[in-house]
Order: sequence, then C-alpha cells, then structure tokens
Amino acid sequence: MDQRFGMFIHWGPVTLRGTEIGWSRGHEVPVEDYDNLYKEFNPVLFDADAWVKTAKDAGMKYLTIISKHHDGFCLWPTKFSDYNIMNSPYKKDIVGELASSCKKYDIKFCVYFTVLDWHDPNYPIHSSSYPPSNDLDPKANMNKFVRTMENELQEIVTRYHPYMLWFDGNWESPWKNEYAVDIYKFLKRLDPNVIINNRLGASTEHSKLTSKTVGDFVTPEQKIGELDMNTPWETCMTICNQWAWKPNDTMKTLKQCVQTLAKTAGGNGSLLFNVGPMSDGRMEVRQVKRLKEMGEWLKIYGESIYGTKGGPFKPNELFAATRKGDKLYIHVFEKKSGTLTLPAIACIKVKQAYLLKGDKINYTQDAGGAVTLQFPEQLPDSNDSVIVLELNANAETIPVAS
Ligand code: H79
Repeated sequence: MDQRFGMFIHWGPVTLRGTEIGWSRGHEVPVEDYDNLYKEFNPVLFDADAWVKTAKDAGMKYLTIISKHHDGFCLWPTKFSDYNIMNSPYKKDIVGELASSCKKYDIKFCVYFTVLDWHDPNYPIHSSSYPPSNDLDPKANMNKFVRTMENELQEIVTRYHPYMLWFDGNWESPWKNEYAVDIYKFLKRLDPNVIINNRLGASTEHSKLTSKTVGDFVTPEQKIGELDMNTPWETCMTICNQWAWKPNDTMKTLKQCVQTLAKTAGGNGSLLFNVGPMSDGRMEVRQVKRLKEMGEWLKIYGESIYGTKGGPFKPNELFAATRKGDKLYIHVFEKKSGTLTLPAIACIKVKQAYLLKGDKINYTQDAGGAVTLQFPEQLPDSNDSVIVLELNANAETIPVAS
C-alpha cells in the first residue's frame, strides 16, 4: 500500500484489431477470426526494458502484466495450453522478459490471471455476454479446468516469482468459492509472501470486503475507492477508455491523471494505472509522454504520495489529504476562492504551513481546530499544489473526519 502507484498492462493479439480485450471476441470480432489473430501477432518492436523504464519514469513502483485474459491467450510459454505466445510468429516469453526487466529497474513484478476462459473447451461458457450467460456447456469439465489453472499458476509463481497475483473474471456462475479457497492455499504454500487480490473468490462485489472474500485487498474498477483506513484497496483505471489499445482512444488529461493519483492516495489506496500497448510492441508516444509528466509531478510532490496514509479528510473535488509523521499534506485541486477551510482536527495545533518546496502559507485555526488556509495569488501547480501543515502531534493517528 505504501507504494501507491503501479502500471497495469493489457496486451495481446486483439491489439491487431484495436477492439477491447475483455468483450470483443464474438462481438466486434467474430470468434473464428479472433481465435486466429495470434497467428499474425508479431510485435517485433516489443522491448521489455522500454516498458519498464516508462513505468519507472512515471514514478510507478510496480507493474502488473496480463498473463491470460478472458480470451484465453497465454503471453508466456506454458506447457498446459497450446494457445500461447510460442505458437505465434513472435515466439518470445513476454511475461519472462518483463519479469527480468522489472528486476533490473527495481520495479515489483506482478501478474494478472483471469479465472474464466471462453476459449478453453473445459470452461462451460464460451462467449462474453451481459449479464453473464447461464447457458453452460455440458461437455465442459470444471475440475479439469481448475487443474489446468493450478498448473499454469504454478508455472507462473515458480518461474517468475510475482510479488502479487491479480485475479479477475470471478463473476461467472461456473466459478465457485471452493476453488478459490483451494487455489489461495495452494498459492500461499508455493510462496507465502505472494499478495492476492479479492477477485479470486467468487463474487460480483469487487470494491468491498464481504464475509466470503478470498484475497488480500479489494479492487474498485474504473472508479476511485472510498477512504478506508482498514481494508487495503487498489483502484484499477485506464489512461484512455479501453484496457487494450484502441486507435485514437481519448486519453486523460494530466490534471485528471494527477488528481486521480492524489485522490487515491488521499483515500489510503493504491492506483494501478493501465496502458494498452500497440500490436507492434510499442506504447503510444503520447501515453508515454503523459506518464512521464506524472513522473515529473511526482519528482516534486512524491513525498506527499509514497509511504503516506490517506485522510483524515475524505477526498473531494477541491482537495485531498495525505499524512506522514507530524505532517499533513493538503492536495489543492482547485482554487474556488481565496481560502480553504478544512474540517476540524480537535486538540491538534498547526505549527506552520507552507507550499511543498515553496513559500509559507498564512492560516488561522479556530478554537474547535478548523484550519483556514489563505491561498497565494497564484498556486504553483494547476493540477495539484501541495500545502504542508506541520502539526504538534502525529498526523497519522487523527481519526477520520466524518
Ligand atoms: O481486465 C480489465 C477488464 O477487461 C476486466 N477487468 C479489468 C481489470 C473486465 N472484464 N469484464 N469486465 C471487466 C466487465 C465486468 C463487469 C462486472 Fe459484473 C461488473 C463484473 C462484476 C460487476 C456484471 C455485473 C457482470 C457481473 C455483475
């Protein structure tokens, strides 16, 4: 949780079409056509170091690559399915190369793996639909399917040593919590330190812990999680609209990117920010540039993000707060007026206030503990200017303001 910022990567043969990886098979792209795309998948410009360096320069601390998405294509050379990268013209271990590059650049390496597979005949559903289909193939065999899954996961864990496993696809009816409980135990036996997300347990609720949750943290998707000091959470969100590459997809502005990260940290969560590389193996130049801009912001303001806790105030459109030791960091998103009044922090005194890496800020604190900050004429950063409040007490133990 203290790392706060990672890169999600969605990639595969579907990028030859530019449609979505999660639900275009059998929709925008006919199944027959989709399942043959891998024969043309030859990303000769793929350079694992370049991707990992892009993550590093963005200030990201970890990277999560899809090893297998719902379409069933495996980006690593697995013994347990022929539908894998070694049978494409490219024939290189994408997952392995990224694992090595992450080691080289000191980025934690993590792997996404979905528990549904519309391509595998042993899985009882063979196409995406909304709501999920209940039309189960009687020729399928879930026990065999789960055995294959365990074998594939064993390969991934013992070969690439992921720091974290990111499951998905746990909402279809063939998936049962019994499988999840067994696989969770199996994985923790293989590597007691591996961190596992909550989409291993069968559920349609990803954002909250439930009595049946199997996994170590919760995973709001395409929305920022709510302030929560107890349950670890990680928001996954796309830099554009699609998870997999789409030509001319609308990209988030730097303001949206930075504020998303700050609101995530302000809610005590982590941000897994997704990039979809192109079919030739490169990431789009404009996306690389946007990520680098986030990295430039983090070079100045990183101490208010990494290793902090969120709160004690709920993030909103005007500001978010993070805290570490005796410092409270106020992320100012918008200057609506000349001042900002924060919810009261009872019994605690602000000793001084200043812009992070900048000038002193005038403020008052009333008898109830509410602080009013006087903004300077011009805030230094139009995306997020950080004001540091030094307190006479530990900021990390302040109760969350209601
Ligand atoms: O990999 C990315 C997406 O491709 C994948 N998840 C991210 C990380 C994804 N696949 N499908 N979906 C997202 C759509 C899922 C919709 C759901 Fe639901 C909403 C699943 C659970 C809540 C609809 C309602 C289906 C079940 C309940």
